[in-house]
Amino acid sequence: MRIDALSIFPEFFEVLDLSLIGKAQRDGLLQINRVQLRDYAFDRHRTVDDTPTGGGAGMVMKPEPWALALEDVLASEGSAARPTLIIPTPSGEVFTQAAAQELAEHQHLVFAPGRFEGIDERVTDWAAERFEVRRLSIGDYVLNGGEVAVVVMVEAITRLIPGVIGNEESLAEESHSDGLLEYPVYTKPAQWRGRSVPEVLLSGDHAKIAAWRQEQQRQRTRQVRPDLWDAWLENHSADQ
Ligand code: 6GU
Repeated sequence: MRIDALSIFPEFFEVLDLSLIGKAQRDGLLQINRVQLRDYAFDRHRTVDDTPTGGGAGMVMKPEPWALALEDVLASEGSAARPTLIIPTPSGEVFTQAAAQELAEHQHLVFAPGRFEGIDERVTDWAAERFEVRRLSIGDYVLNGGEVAVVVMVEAITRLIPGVIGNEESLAEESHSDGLLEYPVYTKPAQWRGRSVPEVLLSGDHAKIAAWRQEQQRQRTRQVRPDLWDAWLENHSADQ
């Protein structure tokens, strides 16, 4: 997979050189290009923002640097395929595990996070003629810019690429992969500061352990995420 991440603060993306995603890049499974948006602003101050038309607080990102930077990405695109352009924004659709799974199958993702009050809306319309555009939010809260959201999305997406994480079975068992939250986990010692590991986990009875874990997943999901619990019940009503 190829990823281009554009920003006036491309240093935010340096954390993607660490750990498993850094290794995936060194192994050739993944290529992440960081692009400095200011390299596409040509006035003396390399200006990327301007006042909002119609008035209001804050500043808006000018369209031209984005268009020039995105045209450069397209010019370096080998295949004739339309890359996917992800515009992180709190006014987008919510990014979920299902979205991560879908995006993990794409060949080329381009991330265009805005700062300030966002990017001139015409960039989205212009880009839609050249890219498959997705406006995505990572949750119902506001960040100072989309860069941290890019890091979140890139991590969630790229760990699903075969070979990126060593232990692929762990993908199937984790929270959100089956619509329920993860069960609680324990390790040794069996007794620790007066607290014991649940007896069933020491029983060696794999069927019993699986049933206990599934019940823990249900209880935890029902208590902390009633929204996910209702959706899970809906999806599993035919099984019961
Ligand atoms: Cl993608 N960007 C910003 N600025 N804030 C957010 C967000 C994105 N997702 C949630 N909050």
